[in-house]
Amino acid sequence: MKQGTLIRGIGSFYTVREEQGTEYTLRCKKKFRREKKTPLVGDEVLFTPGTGEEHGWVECILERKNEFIRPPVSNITQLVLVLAPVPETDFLLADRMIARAFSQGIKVVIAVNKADMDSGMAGRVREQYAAAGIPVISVSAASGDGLDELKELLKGETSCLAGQSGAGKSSLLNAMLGLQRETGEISERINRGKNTTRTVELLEKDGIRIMDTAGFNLLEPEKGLDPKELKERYPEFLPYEGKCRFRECLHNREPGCAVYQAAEEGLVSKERLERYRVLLDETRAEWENRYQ
Ligand SMILES: Nc1nc2c(ncn2[C@@H]2O[C@H](COP(=O)(O)OP(=O)(O)OP(=O)(O)O)[C@@H](O)[C@H]2O)c(=O)[nH]1
Ligand SMILES: [Mg+2]
Ligand SMILES: [Zn+2]
Repeated sequence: MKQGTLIRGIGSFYTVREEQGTEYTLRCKKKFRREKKTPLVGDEVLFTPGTGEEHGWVECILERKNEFIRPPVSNITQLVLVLAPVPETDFLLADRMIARAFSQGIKVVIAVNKADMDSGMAGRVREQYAAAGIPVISVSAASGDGLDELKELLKGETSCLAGQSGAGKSSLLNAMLGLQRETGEISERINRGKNTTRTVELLEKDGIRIMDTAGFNLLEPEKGLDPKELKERYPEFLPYEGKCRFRECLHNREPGCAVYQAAEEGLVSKERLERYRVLLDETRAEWENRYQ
């Protein structure tokens, strides 16, 4: 048996790459379906290669360091969230993704793309995320601005590009790595009602390992999350933990809340705190219905 990384899956066929770079087309044994295991791009797998024209088989998925359902990837070390002035950024969606990454110990970087259209956006986004320790960089796939800085952050990591459809994930890859991935006009996209990128792919070039994914505009509330644990996913709240009047403070308008105070003083972003409350309400509703 050989070992490799799953780099792409189309229909019931998977492409696995050995460390030396050889690629194999494989299918999955039926037992995976019985065990309700779906291979994800990023998986380390053991496989038997096919012979001649015959495809081979994925035999076993090695233990994952982490996994996402949306986008469906595994074993990443860094999430690169791509935001842009168009389509308009849904910051609640961004915060949901960030919270999920932090819950799995995955680093987050925000790339604010299309700086050629709005050079001030990155600065405004940075104000919201600086306290959380998230690097925010201004980039433009069109002009090339900021791409070297972004590449620097990608070195030594297995990154996953994520963000709304049309934000420019594939365009950034093309500009950074000299690829020719399909990109799509936003107006045509709305007409088609579809993503330009439809499948996840792990790309490796110039020592950079990065996944391109299909954008999405909705992320369902997380099931089975204890509302008390949501605040742990906000690094900027941590310095104030234990400083609120109530020991069990959820930083949700309780009297004497140190996080609220910090937001009033501009040490924590008010927008982030407001959206945290929205997510908290939602997490509570899910939690109360968890046995239904
Ligand atoms: N002005 C400008 N347009 C850009 C930039 N980057 C991407 N675009 C345009 O934005 C549109 C969407 O780009 P894509 O790269 O296809 O977006 P995507 O995030 O990969 O979208 P999905 O694959 O559907 O998730 C295309 O028309 C690009 O030409 C940029 O830096 N500036
Ligand atoms: Mg794309
Ligand atoms: Zn509090």
